[in-house]
Amino acid sequence: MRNQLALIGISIALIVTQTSTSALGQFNYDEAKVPKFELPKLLVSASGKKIATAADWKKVRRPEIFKLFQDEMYGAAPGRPEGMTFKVFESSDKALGGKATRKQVRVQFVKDNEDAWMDILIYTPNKVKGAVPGFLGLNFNGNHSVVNDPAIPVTPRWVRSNGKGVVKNKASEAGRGGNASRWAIDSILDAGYALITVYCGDLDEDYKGNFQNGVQPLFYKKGQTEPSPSQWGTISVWAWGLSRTMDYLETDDDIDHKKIAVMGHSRLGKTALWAGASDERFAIVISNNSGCGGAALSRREFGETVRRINTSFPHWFCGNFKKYNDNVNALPIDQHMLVALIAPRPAYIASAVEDRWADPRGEFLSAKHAEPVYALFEDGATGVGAKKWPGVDKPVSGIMGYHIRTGAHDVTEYDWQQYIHFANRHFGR
Ligand code: GTR
Repeated sequence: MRNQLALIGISIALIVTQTSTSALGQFNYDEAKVPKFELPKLLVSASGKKIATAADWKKVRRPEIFKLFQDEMYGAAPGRPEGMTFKVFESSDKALGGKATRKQVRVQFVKDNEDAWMDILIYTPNKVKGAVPGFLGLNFNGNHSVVNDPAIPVTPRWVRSNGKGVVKNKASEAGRGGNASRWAIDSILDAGYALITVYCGDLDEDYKGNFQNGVQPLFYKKGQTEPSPSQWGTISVWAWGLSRTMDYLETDDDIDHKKIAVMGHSRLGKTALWAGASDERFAIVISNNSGCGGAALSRREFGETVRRINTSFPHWFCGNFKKYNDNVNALPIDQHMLVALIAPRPAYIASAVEDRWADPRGEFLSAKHAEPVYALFEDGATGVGAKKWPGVDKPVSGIMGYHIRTGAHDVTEYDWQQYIHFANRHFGR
């Protein structure tokens, strides 16, 4: 009897974890319940023309798809502001026990507004002479959280304290080095790369219902109080900040700006993908556990859905994206098309087994369905390097790369080992 009860308990628990109504709302973790869907066609233009060459992709189809992502999902961002300035406010060639040179750069976005800035933190390896390639990524909690280094000022901005209701907190000394496990700085420097990072909150603090913080107001027209339905949401603002960082890197002789891999985790992985799609100066694009609104196919509705993300984080995407909350199939795009916008540049997509919320299989499928675009650029292109979703801890790669790692939603040393290896291969190192 007791055994039977235990069995019933286990089966109920299984059902609950497959399809669940909880604080997160209704969501599906059962592959059998993924709806049947048809992806929008990558290689047929809006006017019905078949796209069969790289030239037609670049001239006709890519701009069409880019505009759809811009107007319907992430929102349009302005270009480089006039009068933007860069100032190295701190540097030392004796950082991290003499292993690295640290440089901190204040970017002031517009003239006469000293409150509108972001700080770039850069470490370059001392053992390498000349310009080095680099990994660039936004961080979640302030530059001081990335490395335990007392020379980095604690950000004066707000940071999210957790994802469970408490949405903001002032950063403090206690957070110094708090996210260091996500940045593998020793491996990055040892492999001869720079690590370049910016706090996403310098661009837009991550909480809903306030369109006055962040950089958007700098660009409002007279009388405007929030972005229009097709103008930038927070992810697009963050991606804009990555482009402004690239503007600086182009001026820094210590950095090989033609060899920058833009990388991001989770919401910042969504951001890295959109940055890579919007700005072709990024040579490699890496999405770590980016999930819904990142690499995962929206139409699978596995884990986090469009409705769910637009409800929890209405500020991340533009107003127009809300139109698809109850009708994801009406979206003229899906996320394989975002990966395709990165072609022919290498893209790497990583999942984690326990991170079902991000739909690992859907993340892999985006790369897979982007392959036909890569093939336009190179006959017999290797795509993601696997016919089927690979096993756990079995990285695959061609022009794109993918792995699903043991463990939870996070960035680990293992993930970085794959990114370094991938970058080495593509940068011919
Ligand atoms: C979750 C969100 C995901 C992901 C994640 C993160 O709450 O649902 O889309 O972005 O946050 O950024 O850590």
